[in-house]
Amino acid sequence: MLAKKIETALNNQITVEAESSQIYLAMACWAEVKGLEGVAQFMYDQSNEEREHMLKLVKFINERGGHAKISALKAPNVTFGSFQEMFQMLHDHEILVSESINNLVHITLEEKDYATHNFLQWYVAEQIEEEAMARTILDKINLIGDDKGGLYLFDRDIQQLTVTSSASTPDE
Ligand code: OFO
Repeated sequence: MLAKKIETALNNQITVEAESSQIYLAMACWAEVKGLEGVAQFMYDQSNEEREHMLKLVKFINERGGHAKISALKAPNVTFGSFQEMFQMLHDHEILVSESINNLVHITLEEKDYATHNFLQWYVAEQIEEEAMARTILDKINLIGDDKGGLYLFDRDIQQLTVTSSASTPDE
């Protein structure tokens, strides 16, 4: 059985994951209309992953005797100054998500909820991977800057990253 405090904290995380999914969906759309198919596909995949993260939380809360609450979401940015800016936002957002997961883990220790603590370890590991990927991409795009040829090659390369990342995501 979930303590109220844990249930509320997990429900807040549902909102964080759902908003992440929307943010990345908006990024996918912007990349698509800008003609960067590889980036668009990468962001669609990221958006789907975030929805999976949200669903895992929904199922966990309901299975543990709580009630997963689906809330309204903040509207994401739909346009960006540049791809550099967009990937900087992605990177910064993942750092925020990691902080949010860390806070949740902290609450489970305070409340001595070891089952939820154990469940959250998957998210801790996932965030390490996502932060690393966001950093790798940001480093690359910062090197490219506004160079059109570089962006063209980057658009092709990022599809490889998509393959590696989805291959290493455990399916549950
Ligand atoms: Fe990338 O945020 Fe979910 O966990």
